[in-house]
Amino acid sequence: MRGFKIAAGIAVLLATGLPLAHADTLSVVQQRDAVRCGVTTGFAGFSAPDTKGEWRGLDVDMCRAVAAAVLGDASKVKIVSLNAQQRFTALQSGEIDLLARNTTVTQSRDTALGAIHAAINFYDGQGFLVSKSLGIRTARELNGATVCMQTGTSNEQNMADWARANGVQYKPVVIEQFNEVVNAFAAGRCDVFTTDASGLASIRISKLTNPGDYVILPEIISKEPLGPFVRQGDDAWLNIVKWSFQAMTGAEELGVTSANVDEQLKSPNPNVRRLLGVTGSAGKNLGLDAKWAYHIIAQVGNYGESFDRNVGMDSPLQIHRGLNALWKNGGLIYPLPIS
Ligand SMILES: N[C@@H](CCC(=O)N[C@@H](CS)C(=O)NCC(=O)O)C(=O)O
Repeated sequence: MRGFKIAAGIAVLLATGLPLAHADTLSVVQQRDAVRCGVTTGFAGFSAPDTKGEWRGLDVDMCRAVAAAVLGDASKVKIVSLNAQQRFTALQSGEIDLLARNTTVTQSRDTALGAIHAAINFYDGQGFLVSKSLGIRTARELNGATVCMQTGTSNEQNMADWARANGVQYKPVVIEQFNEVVNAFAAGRCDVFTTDASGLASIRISKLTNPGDYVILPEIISKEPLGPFVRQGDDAWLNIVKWSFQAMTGAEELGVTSANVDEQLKSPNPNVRRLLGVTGSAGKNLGLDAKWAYHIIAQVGNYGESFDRNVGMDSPLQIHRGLNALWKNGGLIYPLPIS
């Protein structure tokens, strides 16, 4: 059997010129009966285990949505914890099918790493977290500061660019493991923690003993559009991840929720009927069951439900929808037509 698999793998390699990791991810996932999803090592709101050890978060919901769409069961997810440095290697090697790990979409990541983004599930920007005891009110006062950040993040280059542009001198402390960066900051080994503003809100609430002793400065120094990535060269899988996210935002726009989705199967609205697979061929076009989006909405919820529960007003993070509101409410979330 093993010999056969290796021979088959070499055949794929010879036929396509691509390593096995680039083969048909949908078939691999269906055979395994689970989606292998790369997330953080534990970052509340986006991907972290709850008190029962169940992984939760906005990004974990992305993993669960894909499992619901492909396998009809949102729980068929195998979580792979990755630090920032490890994430793209895990995707390239085929260790994971999907990277859903608060990852900023940049031109180089979308081209030179063999990866490609499937959606933007959170619009963010980089900020600064400081101890109130420093008495700093704006980032312009950071001259001479020691700045903690994590290896392999977009935050390193943004910090350098911003400091140069603003004539700010700083000493970087760059650490690979997330908990070690947090510990260094909590112990006062650096004055500032810089990362995505959502990350700072999460660290302040979930990692620091007295959140009230810390403040997030008003400046946002970059754009951090965060989203799931897949491997280049597998368009069918890219489409599945892309449209799983679109199903969640489309459901919010149409008022379809986990609570009313069964009722909505009877809706006369043609957009709802196509979304839920009552009419049309959206599922078939993706190589999936007609109920692909129904399963996502029933088991994971729409985008607004996921946002509120994980990072929004129903969560400890209390992040406002802001840029992540639907376009008709002044945000950037613009669901693509399912037609
Ligand atoms: N969005 C940025 C930063 C993402 C990032 O890795 N942030 C850190 C600091 S909050 C993190 O999530 N660490 C969690 C971990 O390594 O488990 C990027 O894509 O480079």
